[in-house]
Amino acid sequence: FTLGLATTELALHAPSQIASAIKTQANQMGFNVVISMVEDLSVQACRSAINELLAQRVDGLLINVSLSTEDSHAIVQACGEVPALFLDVDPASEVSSILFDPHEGARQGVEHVVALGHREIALITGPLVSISARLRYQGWLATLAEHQLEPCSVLHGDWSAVSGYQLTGQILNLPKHPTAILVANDQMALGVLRALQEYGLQIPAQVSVVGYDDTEDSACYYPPLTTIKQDFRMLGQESVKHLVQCLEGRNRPQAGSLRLATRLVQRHTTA
Ligand code: IPT
Repeated sequence: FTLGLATTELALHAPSQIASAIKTQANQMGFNVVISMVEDLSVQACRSAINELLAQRVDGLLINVSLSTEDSHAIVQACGEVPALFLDVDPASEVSSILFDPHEGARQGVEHVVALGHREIALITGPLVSISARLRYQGWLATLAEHQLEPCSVLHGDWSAVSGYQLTGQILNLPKHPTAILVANDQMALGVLRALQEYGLQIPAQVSVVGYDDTEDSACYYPPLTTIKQDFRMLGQESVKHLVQCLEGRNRPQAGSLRLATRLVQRHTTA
């Protein structure tokens, strides 16, 4: 079989590690992967990437592009007989998907800082065009509300380290500083750590930081980052195996999502 992967921006750490994991698993099973990168978040760009893959006669598709439920349905239609497995859609949507549970991941971050006694908690979300960014944000708010808490500030980034850096500058300009910052991905957290340290704040003594992803290098950030792990190796393995099972006719592409667990990895940015 030849598998097609339509992926969002590979300059981002998480999608590149997911693509790598998919490629490794497919190679081990003796399959080829053709990759098409979607350069902007429009559904048109995603569709043309998928058409490019279909034109190369891929047997099945993995789609790691953030899509609304409506758009994912339209793409399934456009794929016809070729099965498509989605990696970044709403878990409630009916298309076939493999997803880390965004509510669970968000909850783990909030529960961790609340258990450490934090009450002044700032949030840095991903870009709100992304369904995963929105669901993590909702999960944070819902779990904070269970503790009768509201975030002391909320800022919206774009997944990049530089956005984390700049937004932290804005947070530190506000009259009240947070004692903990929950960040929607490790890459933005990288910029957050730099901004806090440039400002002369001690991590974690004065401000705690929690990331999200646990990418390959997060243990080497300074200080080593406490984060919510999404096991991208496992995602690569499970998604390729699942798609191949569909292709071999052992499984019909099932509607609905296979949920992968996230877990807290505690390092040295929280206290
Ligand atoms: C998601 C990452 O958590 C985030 O860091 C960012 O890279 C984003 O991808 C890009 O789309 S993981 C995805 C499978 C929801």
